[in-house]
Amino acid sequence: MNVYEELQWRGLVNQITHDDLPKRLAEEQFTLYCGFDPTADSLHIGSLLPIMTLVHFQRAGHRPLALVGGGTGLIGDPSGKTDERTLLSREQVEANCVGIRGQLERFLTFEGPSAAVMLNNADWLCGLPLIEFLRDVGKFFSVNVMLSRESVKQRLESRDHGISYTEFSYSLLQAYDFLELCRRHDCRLQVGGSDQWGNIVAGMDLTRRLEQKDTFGLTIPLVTKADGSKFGKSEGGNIWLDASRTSPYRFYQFWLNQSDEDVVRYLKFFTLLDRATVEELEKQTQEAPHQRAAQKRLAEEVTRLVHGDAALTQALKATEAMFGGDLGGLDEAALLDIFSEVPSGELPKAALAEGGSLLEALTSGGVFASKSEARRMIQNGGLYVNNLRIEDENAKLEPSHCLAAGLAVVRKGKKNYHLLRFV
Ligand code: 383
Repeated sequence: MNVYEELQWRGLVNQITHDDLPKRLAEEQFTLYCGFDPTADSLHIGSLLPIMTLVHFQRAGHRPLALVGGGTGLIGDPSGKTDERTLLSREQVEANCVGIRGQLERFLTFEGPSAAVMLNNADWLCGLPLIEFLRDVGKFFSVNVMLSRESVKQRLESRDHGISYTEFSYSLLQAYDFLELCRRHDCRLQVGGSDQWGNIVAGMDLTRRLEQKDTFGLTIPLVTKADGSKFGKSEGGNIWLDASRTSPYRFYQFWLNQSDEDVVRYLKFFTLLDRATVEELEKQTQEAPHQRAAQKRLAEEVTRLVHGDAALTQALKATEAMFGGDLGGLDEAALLDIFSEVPSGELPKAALAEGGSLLEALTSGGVFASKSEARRMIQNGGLYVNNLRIEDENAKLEPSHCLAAGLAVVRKGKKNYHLLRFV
């Protein structure tokens, strides 16, 4: 499969600007780019699709440029946004660039014949002289055409959500980037989400006029969910690529929880698994959906890709812990993360050494309303401390009940967790 067939099979193509792009891609090595604005210090999974697209191009021998919008991030793209954005400070944008750059670097290879290049458009946008820019670039933009673009149209129709001149100018800057990358790197193709179509076409137009060169555009579809809800959000908000914003465990859980209706599409979108493997997982989803083989594989592959092997191992351990597995290897952060929504109580550290009754400790720690309730739970074989069953009603509270993190995880029955903190 050449890269275009691969992208098409994966459902990664929304629109192309030229019908002969697939043929050209099969014949020539292309330098292509995709831009990411530093609106936060981390990307979220919305950016994963364009990143995977760059990865596929690189694996097929083309040369990807990953552009961080240190200049455009100071302005703010109105595409797909119903409200004017608050400007970020220069310091904020710079700090965000550092974070995003580090994340992008993890996905691409910077060596060999299709070595990727990381760029920042602040390098050429921030020093542009205004008068020259308006004369040499602005003259090629028709306000009439700009007003008809989807991103601007929406905002013109609504009185309360107008658009400033600042954001209105955004597409000139992105267009200028394409021109600059064509000049500097012979870049001939820009990829982006379907929201980027207008900006991409604007850049092609400018490059044709100023360099007399033909360039191409390819857009990627928006990720949808079968149930109509928005992809990429959980109750806690965005799913981020930064492990300190969304822990690898939560990241893993997010993918594990995808529906049977969505999972095969997502395997094609977000993993590098080949066709035979994806088709096998599709078959398993149809024949034995309760096993959730496709979801498990999806969660495993994407977590490994984004966070690496060690983090995946931790996430798998944490998942097992939730289902009664060993808690010993988990540190405090992991335990608090896994059991963050679980009720908790406190006990004095000294109680561990005193050798008092476990029943009493659990009751004063708020796990049980009464000792008789606790006793019944033990008699029914349903009480676990750190996932080990307590068989003896007269068991004592022991130092070994406290995990390294100063916590004990108490479970009543199958899934009813309670956290005890020794303070
Ligand atoms: C900036 C300068 C360029 C080319 C592109 C840009 C960024 C672009 C933009 N992109 C979005 C972003 O940064 O705003 N103007 O949040 C998102 N992208 C990608 C993809 C997507 C788009 O980073 O559809 C989702 O992730 O294109 O919304 O010279």
